[in-house]
Amino acid sequence: MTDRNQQLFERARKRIPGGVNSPVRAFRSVGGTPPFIAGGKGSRIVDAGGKSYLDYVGSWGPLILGHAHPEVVAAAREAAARGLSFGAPTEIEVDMAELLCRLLPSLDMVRLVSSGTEATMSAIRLARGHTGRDLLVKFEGCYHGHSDSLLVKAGSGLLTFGNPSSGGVPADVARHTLALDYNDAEGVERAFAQHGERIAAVIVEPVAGNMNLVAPRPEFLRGLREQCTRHGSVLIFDEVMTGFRVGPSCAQGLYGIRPDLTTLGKVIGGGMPVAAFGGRREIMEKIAPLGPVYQAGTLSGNPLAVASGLATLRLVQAPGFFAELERKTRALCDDLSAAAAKHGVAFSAQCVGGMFGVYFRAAPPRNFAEVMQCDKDAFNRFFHAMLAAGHYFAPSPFEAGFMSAAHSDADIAETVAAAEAVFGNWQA
Ligand code: KE4
Repeated sequence: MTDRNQQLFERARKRIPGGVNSPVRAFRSVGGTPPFIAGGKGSRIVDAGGKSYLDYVGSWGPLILGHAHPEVVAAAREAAARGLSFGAPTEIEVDMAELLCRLLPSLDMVRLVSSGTEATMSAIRLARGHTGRDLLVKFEGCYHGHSDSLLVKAGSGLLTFGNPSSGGVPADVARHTLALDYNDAEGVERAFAQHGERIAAVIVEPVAGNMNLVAPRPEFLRGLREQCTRHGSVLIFDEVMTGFRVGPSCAQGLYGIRPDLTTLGKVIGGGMPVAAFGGRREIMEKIAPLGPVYQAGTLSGNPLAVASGLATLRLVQAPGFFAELERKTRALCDDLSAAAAKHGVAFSAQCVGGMFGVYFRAAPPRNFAEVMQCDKDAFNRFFHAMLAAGHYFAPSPFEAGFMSAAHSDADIAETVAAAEAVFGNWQA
């Protein structure tokens, strides 16, 4: 008899492509049937069959407080009772804009949108409009949402222009994107030497989280800032994932780099659809209705979603919040690594703030090529064994994991014990 998740997956696949509304949820990379989630509370989620999991995905980052935090739910409930959307300015959007600009000194102004894709797409159009240039630089393995200019992989040679990495992206669009190697400061220097005056913007995940977690080399981010300043290009920090995840002033505060534009999402919505782009006033004032760069959105700044985001952002500003979050994330990484080492399994793990990576490779990868050396079959085996034991990791070896404030030390010990049992049977 097929279980409830399989029944739902069969129904879903009849009417939704792949049975999901976002591809990674389909478990194509790890195989098997994805649990259909019926609800969540704190560090745990429960599937349609009633099975409970400790959740290390947290909706891909937003649920930094854990699921159904009472203050966040209350804020959303109160906002909903006043009406769901007006398509007109509301006070709460001003509160959010003022808070973001206070928390991030690089933000003079900010525009709220409904997804990370919208935020990065708008920031790129703005950078092109501001500079009058077309060329965009991104990095292999970084993901910034699914707008055409960003679905581009490296061309044949490192300095040739991009090829589409998705169907439906015209070659004419892809050729304006140059995909370089993450953490390769010399490669960035060569690209600017060759194309600098044509580069409108560089967009980068200041901590990469979409090829699994890859930490930046200090000289890499510094080099981007120097090159963009020297050539008049716009440096865009895509902090949709790292924003208020790696620290109270995001990755830009952690590494002391001031981008020209920043994109945000995930945590700033607390699980509801809120994202944003913002930065230097002279650039932001080029956005409609002030300037010539058009950008718009029916539900941008939606008061119900913003209420959830504001409640979340206020709670993560509590003294010591990020120190405690990082302590737990580091404990998980260290204890998983110790369990693997005890049983001779080639494994490593690392964290930056409340995001982490686990790798079936002796040491954490430092770029896309090293990520591709990780043992994907070993990851899939680990993933399914942990899922069966009630521990929900990201269903792909190319995704980061996320800790929440709701995870207790006992939760983490439970996960580590389950992993120890998996590694203990590894050779079997
Ligand atoms: P959305 O359009 O999915 O809200 O945001 C796109 C995006 C932009 N920038 C960064 C750095 C991101 O990580 C993302 C989205 N992250 C993925 C997780 N790898 C979302 C999960 C999904 O695609 O379903």
